[in-house]
Formats: sequence, C-alpha cells, structure tokens
Amino acid sequence: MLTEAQKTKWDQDGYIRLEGFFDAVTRDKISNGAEEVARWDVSDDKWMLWFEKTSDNRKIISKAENFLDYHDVLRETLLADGRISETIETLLDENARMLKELLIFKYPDSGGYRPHQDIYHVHHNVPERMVHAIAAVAIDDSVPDNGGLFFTPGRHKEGLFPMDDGWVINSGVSDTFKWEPTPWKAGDLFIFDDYAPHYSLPNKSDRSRRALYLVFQRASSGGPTRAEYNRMKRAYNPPEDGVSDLENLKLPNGILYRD
Ligand SMILES: O=C(O)CCC(=O)C(=O)O
Repeated sequence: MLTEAQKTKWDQDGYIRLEGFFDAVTRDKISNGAEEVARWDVSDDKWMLWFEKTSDNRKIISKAENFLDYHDVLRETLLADGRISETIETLLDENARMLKELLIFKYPDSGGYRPHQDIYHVHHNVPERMVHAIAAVAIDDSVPDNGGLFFTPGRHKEGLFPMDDGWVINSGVSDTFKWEPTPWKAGDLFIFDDYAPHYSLPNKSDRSRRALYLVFQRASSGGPTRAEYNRMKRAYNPPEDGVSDLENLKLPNGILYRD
C-alpha cells in the first residue's frame, strides 16, 4: 500500500523507489528466470533479443523483449498476484494495461544509455501518448558504477525535450539538468513516468546490473495492444536474427553507447 507521501513524491519527481517490494524467494525466482532468458536462442517470431560487443570482442546479451508469454515462472511471479499493476494504478489513479516487458542485462562491459525520455508513442509514430509509467524490477543492486540510472526530478512535467534522430536529448539541454543518481537494491521496485528524462553510464564494473521493466499505459488512452506493439517493435527495431554477426549486430536502440 502506498502512503500519501509516496504518491506526492511520484507526482513531484516523476519517479519513486519502493524498497524491498519483493521478498528473497521471489527475488531469486526473478533472477534465475532472467538468467534463463539470457541463454535462449534467438527467435524469428516469439521473443526478441539484442546483443552487444564487449571491448574484448565477446558477444553478450544486451536486451530481451516479449519473453513473458514463454517463461511461465517469470510471468506468474511478476503478474499473478497483481501487486505491481495495483501499485501502478494507485499512482496513475486509473486502470492500467501492460504494453510490454523488457529485460536490460547490463552485464559487465555493457554500454550505457544517453539522456532520453521513453515516450514510446513518439518513437512508434502513434499520435496519442501510450505509455505512462514504467516499473523497473531491480534484479541486482544498482549504483552509478555498474550502470545504474540517473534521473532529474520534476522534469516529467515539461513535455518533450529537443532530441536528435536517435532520440537523445540535445546535450545543450540535458547538460543543464540537475541529475541525481537513483541507486536501488535487488528486490526494489522503481517506477518512473515515461516523460522523465534518464540516462545510465556504461557498466565498467565487474558486477551485473540487471533490471526487468514492465511498461504500463492508462486504460483510458488509445494506442496499440501488447500484441500489436510487439509486432511494431519487430518491424521498426528488429531483434537479432540467427546470423548474429559480431561486427554487424542490430542495435537495441539509438541511445546505447559504450564510451
Ligand atoms: O537500464 C538502463 O540502463 C537503461 C534502460 C533505459 O533507459 C530504457 O530502456 O529506456
């Protein structure tokens, strides 16, 4: 149950950390499930996987999408009790629909994400805002040095910021933001508004920083269903295919950078 102070913080900052949302048993189930997905082969029509090339020329998994239909334990553990969606609905003060899920693995020597807003409707040319809150399930502890996220409080209220073709907020603008590290512990739930600017550094540590994101839209808004979204995703930003040539990997998106 959320307190009034937590709801106020959500409204003011555009993000909120709920510490210890998952117990140790649940945390382990999610962590083991994520490791299983990391070892899946690429699929032409089911889940979607993207990879990165490390500084010592290894191919490591970067991101997975559309895996919940194919992983019963993860799906049951995350969704069956309805706790996450209830929390989101309390914050949005309205019923919500889940649009998509993604896993960011952030294994050691993986890249960072330049300052951006998630704003899925812009990237997918959908006229109406379709994403309103993203719930990050913390699988590992997260701090700046293992690629943890930075946010800037209150900026979710300012609409879209000027960005380049890769959706990176212009540096002349993002350099003026007052960025705050948003550390979290494994088992926390961190929720943010899709207009809230954020970024992360490359993971130069020897510790993974995995997070599983569940993306929600207000029930009252239009926009695609989860199945429609996943079809669009495969078309606009295709996942890796069976060839997976290390020198020509498909980028998870335009905001990923390594140095
Ligand atoms: O987890 C991260 O480091 C960044 C993920 C992110 O910013 C995104 O998927 O929009």
